[in-house]
Amino acid sequence: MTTKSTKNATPKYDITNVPPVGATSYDLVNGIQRHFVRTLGQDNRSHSSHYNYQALAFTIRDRLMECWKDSREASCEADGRRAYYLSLEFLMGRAMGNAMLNLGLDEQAEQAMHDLGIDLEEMIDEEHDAGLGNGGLGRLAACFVDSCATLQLPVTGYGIRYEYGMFRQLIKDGAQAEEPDHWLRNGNIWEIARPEYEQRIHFGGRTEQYRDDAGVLRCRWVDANDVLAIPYDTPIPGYQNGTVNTLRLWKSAATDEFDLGEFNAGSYPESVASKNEAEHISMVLYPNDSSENGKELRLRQQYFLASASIKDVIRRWVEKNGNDFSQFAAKNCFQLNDTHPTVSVAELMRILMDEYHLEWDDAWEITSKTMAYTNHTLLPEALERWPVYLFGRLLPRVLDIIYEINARFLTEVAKQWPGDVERQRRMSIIEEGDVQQVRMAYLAIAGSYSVNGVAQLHSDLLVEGLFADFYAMWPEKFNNKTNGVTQRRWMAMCNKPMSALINETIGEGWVTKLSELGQLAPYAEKAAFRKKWAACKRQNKERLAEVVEQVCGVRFSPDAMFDVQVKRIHEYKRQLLNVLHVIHLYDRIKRGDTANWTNRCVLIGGKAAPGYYMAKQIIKLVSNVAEVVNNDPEVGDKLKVVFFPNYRVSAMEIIAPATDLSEQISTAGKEASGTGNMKFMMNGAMTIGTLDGANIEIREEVGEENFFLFGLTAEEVEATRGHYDPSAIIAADEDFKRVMELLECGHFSQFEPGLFSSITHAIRGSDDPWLVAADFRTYVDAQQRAAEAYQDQKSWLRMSIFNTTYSGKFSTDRTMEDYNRDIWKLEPIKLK
Ligand code: 26Q
Repeated sequence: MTTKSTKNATPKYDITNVPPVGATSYDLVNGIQRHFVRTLGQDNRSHSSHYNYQALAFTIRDRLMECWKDSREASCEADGRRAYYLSLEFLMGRAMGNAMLNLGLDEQAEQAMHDLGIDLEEMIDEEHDAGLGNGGLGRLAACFVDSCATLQLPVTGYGIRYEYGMFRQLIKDGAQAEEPDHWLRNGNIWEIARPEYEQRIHFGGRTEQYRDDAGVLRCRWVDANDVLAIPYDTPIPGYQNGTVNTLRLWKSAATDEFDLGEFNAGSYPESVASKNEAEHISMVLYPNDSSENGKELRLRQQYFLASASIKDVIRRWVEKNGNDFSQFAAKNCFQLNDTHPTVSVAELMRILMDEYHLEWDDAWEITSKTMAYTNHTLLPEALERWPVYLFGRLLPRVLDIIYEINARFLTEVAKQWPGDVERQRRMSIIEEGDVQQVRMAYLAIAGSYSVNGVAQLHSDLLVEGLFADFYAMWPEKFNNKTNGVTQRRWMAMCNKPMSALINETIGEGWVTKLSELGQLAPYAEKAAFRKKWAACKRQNKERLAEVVEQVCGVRFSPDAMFDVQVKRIHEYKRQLLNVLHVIHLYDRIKRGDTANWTNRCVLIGGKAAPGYYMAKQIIKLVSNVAEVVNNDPEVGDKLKVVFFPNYRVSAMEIIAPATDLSEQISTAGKEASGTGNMKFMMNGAMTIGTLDGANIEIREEVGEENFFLFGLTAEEVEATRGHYDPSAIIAADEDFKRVMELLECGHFSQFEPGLFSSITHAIRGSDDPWLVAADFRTYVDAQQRAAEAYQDQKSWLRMSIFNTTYSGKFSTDRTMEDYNRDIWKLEPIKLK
């Protein structure tokens, strides 16, 4: 460590007298010019978008820094209870537009850039997305920290500073190819390294017992290979409230004494090269959004995050409280974003016992009152499990502790259900079998005082199914926290036309109190308001159409209905069902069945895990269908289809405001919540969806007359298993039969017959877990209702307005208030 902490030193200069930075457009112009010349070392010949962006970003950052310092001081002074959001993913997207909005600098920045003759939109586009997440779970973490800052809750996000984020998706000949996302290449203005807070993380080695000075028998972890964790802090501004919270991301680095053995043997280059292993830990985000079992590097990442973050919290604790941990649980809470950081449970136990010499019972009392776990999946195959041998090799001391947690836990089970050996086997944190496995979800439940699902249906199904045994044991731990999204990014920032219209109609309160959108209800009945609403939607559709033309070479007419499905590609999300409908529309056009036709532009986007064969096949199918449909002159404007490449946060910022129809069509009981559904709703899209995840709550809020419902319920899905006969369903449905014939005769794979046979076989399989065929008919009918509804623009606009009007529940401000009321119990920290 090179930078020594100076917390007790007398300040050499007084930072309270640093002159404040102004907030006028004139101040911004000055800042930009100063950074351009002095920070970036540029001159008049070197004006490029890149440097202009950087100069503006530094100027905005200056304005964050002061509030950040004040927030840290206020939080330190308050010395109240705090929460830490532990997540392997934070899908932040771009920072600049959000910072400008939350600092209240939007108009001044626009004026400043105008004065400088620079296009602000172009500058904003220069910023690379921080894509440190796969999808829903990672973006949820980003929305959570935004809302916590706005609510002034003392919550710190802890994650990993991946050198490479989510891969960039290229579409070559209709198929996905992956390219590494070196998002830090041009530097990252939004992070500040804090090497003074580095931590040492142990891997490998072995455990041994020893007697301490008092003669007490203790355990320690010896001969470990240490890795350094270096924190990089990103400011998280609240909405115009002076609060700036912190997202702390860890980068791994080798220690200086790394592989001294080899070094002493004289092989200096080899020794330095072997630093790689340490530096690899934070190199790349795993691009799977359902668990990938058994990858050692992934387990290293998980422990690296858990250990560094807990040590960081304990460092601050000990600085203030010494070795007295009696109030630790009263003052600290870790929220585990799925099981990914769950090794934290054992790591906190280890630190309390091995490093601070607490007894087991005291350490357990603290740990199990400090941890809280959020589950994000209903798919049993996605529950995380790790081979015991891997754990033992990488984290021997941690495995010992997990065994002990399990032994004591199973004793409790045996007490409550004497003689029920089968129950003990089912509930054991260690799964027996050829290869013993650690069941991370069970460890998380045993070690937490709160366990929550992310939508009401999901939480209900968890306690009825996957976690039923644990619910029987600890019903009081289980609760629901329905997800949300931040309306700052997902309306105020990305949909300026609609935001301006709402502001002039009901004021700006909705930006921090989304339920105020309810005041829009009477305006849905006013023709003048509807006309303005339509103009906003149109402007947004024109913007998306330009982007689609640019990246896909296909012209979307803003007069058509924009029908959108963007999310990770997964069989359970049923992009396939969407494609079947598209083929059906194409077939209707070819048959001339086009009376009262509604023109449609279908956009499908999303990344497939690189090793997920079926997901990649689905992308290829969408591309091939698009190719045929878009180039058939008989089809013309009636139907356009694109696969939108490299779907990401900044793409959604353009897509959501332009969408008319939001596709939320997962097999009921499989999508834990969904959050894209909420972004679309807020931006005035109608949903076509199943009774799954948060769709149910969306429909409850907006009313069934404003939602296109179809498909089996979760209960019906379960009841269908065992007697499902898709081929019979297809044979009995003329439309479906024709769609399958087009697929099976190679109409969309002219040069590669049989290309899509895995897909057609999956649809026809009686073991298709996603029941695509079962929902085809009701889906097509719901689509027809949507198409007809779109023709009555007056009524469609009313429904669109109602979707925004009744989206108040789906703000993460509400979600965070729920977490805080039931789980965290933090006092907001008011500033000034
Ligand atoms: C685990 C182990 C090894 C490698 C990867 C993983 C892994 C990574 C990411 C497993 C799962 C994920 C992501 C899951 C996810 O995004 N789930 C979604 O979470 C959203 C927020 O709660 C919900 O809205 C979605 O329904 C849910 O699918």
